[in-house]
Amino acid sequence: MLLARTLEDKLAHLYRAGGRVVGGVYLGKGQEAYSAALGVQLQRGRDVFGPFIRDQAARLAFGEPILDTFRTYFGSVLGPMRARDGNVHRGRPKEGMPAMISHIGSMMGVVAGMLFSRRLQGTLGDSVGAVTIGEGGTSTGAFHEGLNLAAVEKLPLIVAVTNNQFSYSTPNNRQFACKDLVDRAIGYGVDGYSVDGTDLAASLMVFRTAVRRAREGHGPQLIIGSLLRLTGHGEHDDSSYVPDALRQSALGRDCMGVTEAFVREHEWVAAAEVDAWRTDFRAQVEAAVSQAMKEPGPDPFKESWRALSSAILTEGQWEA
Ligand SMILES: Cc1ncc(C[n+]2csc(CCOP(=O)(O)OP(=O)(O)O)c2C)c(N)n1
Repeated sequence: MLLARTLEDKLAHLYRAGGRVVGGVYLGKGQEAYSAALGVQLQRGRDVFGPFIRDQAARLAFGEPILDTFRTYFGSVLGPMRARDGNVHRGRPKEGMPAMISHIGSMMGVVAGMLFSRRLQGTLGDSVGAVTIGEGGTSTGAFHEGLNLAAVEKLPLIVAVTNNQFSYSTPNNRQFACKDLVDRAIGYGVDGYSVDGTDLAASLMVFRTAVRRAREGHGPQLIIGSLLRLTGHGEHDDSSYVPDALRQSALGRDCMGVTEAFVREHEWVAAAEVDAWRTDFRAQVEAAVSQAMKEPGPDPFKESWRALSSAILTEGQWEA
């Protein structure tokens, strides 16, 4: 959580400073507890994870290197997307993390499809797949098709919905008509859970149960975490449409402060240790930024232009 917040604060500064960041910046401020609580339950190399745009914390927990973020935001040719895609559209498919296509539903079918193909190939074992999505994304056809397929096939799919109260500027009462999104679990025939997404301990417990049940063959698990997005949709958005009363409500509390107080109270970590992490994480982030800044952008004459090739051609090859 702390590394994600440190990294994203830096990204927001770099965006405002102008220069190296290509395109928009999309952050998960306020969503770190819920996101990390899912990420730590998954195992890279065993499970599949399809993150959305507010999952820096879960990406880090799953093992995505810090450099991947800055290399992709800066358009470095050494990044995982080799500068063919930007910002949050990054992944490492061979390591079980497909690159995000769209924020609002497409990854449901991708992750369900990866699980289904593993089953057909006999390699599914007790691996699970997780996909994250916002409450707005649950209104799309892609969400319905993906979840329905996973439910019918009883795929081990964990669907972590983050209800952050706004889909861009559209509030919940213009987004869905059911009382609570978790009610939809009944219609799909899957397990459903509701959790306070600002509460790390509660989120850890809910995801631990959901991942265990998915591994044990109980089919898709639909989790609804409620919280407030503490930033704009992207850094270009001032989120002036969020009412003050909502910001001051329990939903609007910052999970970072809540978690820090909780871990101190329960003596999970000493205050000095948290301070040491803070210093260490700042240093790690600064080192990654300065390394990615020095790296070159793509050179079209050195690209193979084969969609499925990951090779960068050497000089002799591209001349030929
Ligand atoms: C297929 C598609 N249609 C539209 C968009 C534009 N779009 C990106 S995010 C977004 C709203 C998402 O809201 P929500 O699912 O609630 O997630 P949040 O941003 O609140 O985390 C929209 C309309 C898109 N990325 N892809």
